[in-house]
Amino acid sequence: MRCPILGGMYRCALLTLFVLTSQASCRDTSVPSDPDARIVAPLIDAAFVPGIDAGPPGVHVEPTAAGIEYFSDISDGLTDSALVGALHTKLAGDHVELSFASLYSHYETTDGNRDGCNGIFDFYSSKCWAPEEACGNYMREGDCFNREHSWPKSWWGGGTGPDQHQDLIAVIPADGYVNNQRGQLPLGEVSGTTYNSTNGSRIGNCASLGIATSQRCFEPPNNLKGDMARIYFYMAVRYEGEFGCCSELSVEKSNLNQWQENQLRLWHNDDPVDVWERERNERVFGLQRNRNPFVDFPAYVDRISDF
Ligand SMILES: [Ca+2]
Repeated sequence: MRCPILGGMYRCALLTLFVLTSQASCRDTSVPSDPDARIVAPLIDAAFVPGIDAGPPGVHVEPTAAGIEYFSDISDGLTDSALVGALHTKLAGDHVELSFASLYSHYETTDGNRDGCNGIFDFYSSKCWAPEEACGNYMREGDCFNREHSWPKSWWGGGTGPDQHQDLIAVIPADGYVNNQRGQLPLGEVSGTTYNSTNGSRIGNCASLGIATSQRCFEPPNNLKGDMARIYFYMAVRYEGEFGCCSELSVEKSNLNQWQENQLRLWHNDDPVDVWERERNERVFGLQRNRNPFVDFPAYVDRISDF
């Protein structure tokens, strides 16, 4: 193994011990050491061609039977605050709170073997990770991956206790270096790119409508823009009324600011739900026992006029 340049022998020995421990727990999926680590079988047809994303804008894949069943008690006629309220109650009630420490091992289930990657899929780079490549120190892209709060935790005040800190729907595997480059930047189109990651994630001046171009934004690659948008819609509904702060460029507590919401609605339409996103939702459900409603039923987005 490679030890961090900045670390001494003591740190290296500790890291070696950690890696050996995590290898043992990650690779033996038949007998999970973590009681939460219930492995679900992939649903994707073996004939599915990796790399394919989705059809035309606005055309989402059909929900799974499990998705239909899960949301079957959400009335068809609900809209706006009534729909938000019903979804919030369901998502907050029906779930298993996982430990933050367990997320690394869960990523092998939720993000393993996705989209041509035989290891753990990375949202911020093209790297396909082995479980033992969890961060760790990083000096450049490709060094290690970590647990990225796609909705930055500083936006709810940084607390590590509440559910949102370890919510597997929104805390995603991502290259540690790119994650650090993003920091707490809002999601938006960019111009004047100052960083371009290996999967096409970009950092630069914000170019979305309604936000000053002097601000800096983080733009996911096209095939993940919708995924990120639906994660944000999920967060706004799941944690509706639960955040004590903050006022940010993107959000006011759990509410999306208008420019951010407008941008995410465009991405939601342009990058519709594909089989891989649906697959992740299904695998997360196997562990956390709740689901992203906007992956199962993308039309819910249009029935909520204000997130
Ligand atoms: Ca997508």
